[in-house]
Amino acid sequence: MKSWLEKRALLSPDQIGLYAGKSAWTFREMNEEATELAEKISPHIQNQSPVALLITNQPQSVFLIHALQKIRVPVLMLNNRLSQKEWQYQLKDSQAQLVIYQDQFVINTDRAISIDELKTGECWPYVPFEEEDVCSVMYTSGTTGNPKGVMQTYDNHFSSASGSAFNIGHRPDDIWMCAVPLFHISGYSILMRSVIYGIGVRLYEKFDERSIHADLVNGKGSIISVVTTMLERLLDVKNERYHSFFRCMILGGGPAPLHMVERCHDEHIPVFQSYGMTETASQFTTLSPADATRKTGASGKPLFPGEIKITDEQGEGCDDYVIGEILVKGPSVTKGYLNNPSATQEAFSEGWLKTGDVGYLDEEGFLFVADRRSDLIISGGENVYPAEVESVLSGHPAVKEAGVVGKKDDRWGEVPAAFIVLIEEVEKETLHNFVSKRLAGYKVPKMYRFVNELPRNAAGKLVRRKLKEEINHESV
Ligand code: S0N
Ligand code: AMP
Ligand code: MG
Ligand code: MG
Ligand code: MG
Repeated sequence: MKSWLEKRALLSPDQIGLYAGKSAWTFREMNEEATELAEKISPHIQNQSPVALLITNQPQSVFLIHALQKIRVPVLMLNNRLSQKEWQYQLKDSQAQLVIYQDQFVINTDRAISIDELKTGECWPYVPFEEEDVCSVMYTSGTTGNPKGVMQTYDNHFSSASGSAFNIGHRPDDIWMCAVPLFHISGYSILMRSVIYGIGVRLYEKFDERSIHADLVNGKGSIISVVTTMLERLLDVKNERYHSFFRCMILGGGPAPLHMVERCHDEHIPVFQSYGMTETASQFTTLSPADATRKTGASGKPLFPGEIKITDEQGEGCDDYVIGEILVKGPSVTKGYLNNPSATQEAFSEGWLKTGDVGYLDEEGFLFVADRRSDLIISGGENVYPAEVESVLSGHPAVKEAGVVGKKDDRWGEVPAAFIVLIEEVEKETLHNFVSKRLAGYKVPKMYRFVNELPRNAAGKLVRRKLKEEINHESV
């Protein structure tokens, strides 16, 4: 098969595929840009291991992503908010052969080349790709242990894009506004839908609620993907009705507070709540506005042909309304974690992916997410795993042990807060600097509290729930 962009350029060469600022590119022009980049990159390619991208939401990044599809190497999308240490881990674990980075970033490896250093190259050996090939890799952390690289195949992306279109409908004149990062599946999947459907993407380098509001009012886009923090910020500045061309707001990446969904309804914002994850190549269940009012709090039904089941601790299926673990199955679900067969094996049960999230189905098959996996904290759509932060904190010589939980926050939904048992006295600022050097900014606790001991159960396991209750009880 040809690369998807090439195929799209053949089908609809003159259709606009990308808008950014005042510029626009047709699919033919995009294909030319991507081909030129593929020629420049190919002399640096030695094997089929991933090429990492360290980029922002720029048109050039879109062309790079398509260029790598042409060369048929998987792309490792690095979250540009992470620390040097976190990037290094992903490069090593994925055995990435090359990092292509935007000039503003510094990454310490001899396998890196900046976009500007890519020189006129040669034709790359044309290798057609197969649907089951890995297209992209994105790392997610876990309860314990190290981050894992989620593999998304071409099939996964294709199925996800079709499932979405079967649900919200396909309109050839759609423009999908992309203010979510391209390095998350929320953003990357928009690029895949664009070439699969033949629709335009309007790309934003930064999430600036005022300019996005203006674009929504002026009919510059028909669909947008947002996380809760973004929607909250859009509502803060909303003073006019959105244009009638705007037909769908996909809200994902975490839970949606009820008051917000109600406000959207009052303001005629067509919000579609969804449940999805990196492992499902974006939204897996989606709730239409029509159902939203009668199914308050639901996250929708699985997109075609995905399936969900809820199981109890013994792995037996639960009845309607009974809370258990959420398992997902379907062609958009990952085939596993890169270079990590044991993690892959652990994550699946008879072809079903165990999400670790907890919820129930009602009699009509609507999913209600009750609780998130592994005490996961979601801050502005970015994941923070308590265990990861606790392990960094415990590495400080003055810290005996640490417990990290999510504290409610108006801006970010939740932020990490740390409870710490000390060996010797230490300034909070010292701890703050220590963590900041090792982890992304959004993972650094916004609050430190020194305590004599941490709550543990009979088995000696940290009971984060107690800390969470304590801190959120105080803040209301
Ligand atoms: C919310 C965003 C836009 C905030 O970023 P902003 O305003 O640009 O901040 P900066 O100017 O860069 O930084 C200012 C200060 O704020 C700190 N900061 C930035 N982000 C966060 C954060 N998330 N939490 C805490 N702090 C943050 C900076 O560190 C800086 O601090 P100082 O000044 O101290 O240096 C941005 O965070 C953002 O883009 N969030 C969204 C990320 C996202 O897309 N997540 C979704 C991931 N999940 C998935 O992709 C699966 C679900 C899915 O596919 C999906 C999700 C959403 C919508 C649709 C779908 C779908 O199914 O298609
Ligand atoms: P990620 O793979 O990093 O995008 O994170 C996906 C995780 O976000 C899921 O496993 C859930 O824990 C959480 N999540 C996504 N959608 C929802 C939702 N509608 N309600 C609650 N949690 C959600
Ligand atoms: Mg900002
Ligand atoms: Mg995430
Ligand atoms: Mg940092």
